[in-house]
Amino acid sequence: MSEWFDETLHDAYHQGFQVSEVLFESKTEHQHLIIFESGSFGRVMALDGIIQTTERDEFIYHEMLAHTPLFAHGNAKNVLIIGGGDGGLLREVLKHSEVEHVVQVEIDQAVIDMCVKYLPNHSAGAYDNPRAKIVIGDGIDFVTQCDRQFDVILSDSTDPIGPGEVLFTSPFYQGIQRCLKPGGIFAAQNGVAFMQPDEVSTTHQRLSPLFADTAFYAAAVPTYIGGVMTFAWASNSGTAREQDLATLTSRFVDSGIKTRYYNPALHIGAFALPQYLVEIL
Ligand code: AG3
Repeated sequence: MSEWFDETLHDAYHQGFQVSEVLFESKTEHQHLIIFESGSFGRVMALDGIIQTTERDEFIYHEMLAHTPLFAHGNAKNVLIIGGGDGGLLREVLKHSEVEHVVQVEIDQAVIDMCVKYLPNHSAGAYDNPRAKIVIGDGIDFVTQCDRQFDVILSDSTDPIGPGEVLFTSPFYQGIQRCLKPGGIFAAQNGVAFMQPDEVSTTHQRLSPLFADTAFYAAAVPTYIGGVMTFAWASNSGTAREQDLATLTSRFVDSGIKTRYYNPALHIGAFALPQYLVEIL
């Protein structure tokens, strides 16, 4: 009889993965962590029973969370990542040669260590890159206390349950505002809108009083089940989001960055939302 991993995120609806081997499972200082080999999506990592990343579809999420704000900005030298312990986002951010320094604030050292070991293609050496500095700590403490500002801030958190909950609150977003340079952009994972519509409306209500521009963009990531994953976007520049196709295309081509999902046309199209979301904003 084979073993299955059933995700526990949604009520009365779930996805299951056939597990061919459990590579690591433990309660860390902050959460339950499991990494297993699946029959369908390669290696899979889950925190507190919720799928975080799989080898097969992680590129969609990490490329969209990194490249959409970075190409819209065009000259981000300092980037802050909150969360993202598996290293996939750091890997994508470091592909931008204009990025001089990345600070990553991850609460759980065990997630970094175990992902370097069991999901090596996620970080792909990014943690050894001299442009990257890792801080072990809570993202909300960092953004409320830090004395420097960033061009782009990315929140690669869990859902607003457990340690990730504070990363969806007004005090956190106020911290983001104080850490963002003029013209800066904040982007954050914001759940699967069809399944978690309150997250979209709540985040919108909390971000829009603080920033000149608040928006959402979307991409379908198969293992974040139930429809498209949405990303929140906030900027103290009213125009950062409105880069046209020609500008984005020249930045993308000049960068030489090879992607499997992101491209400039998709970047622009990702901000077009279905009517049921437009109406709750
Ligand atoms: N963090 C976002 C996982 C969100 C899962 N939520 C959901 N399916 N609604 C992913 C971490 C990858 N670096």
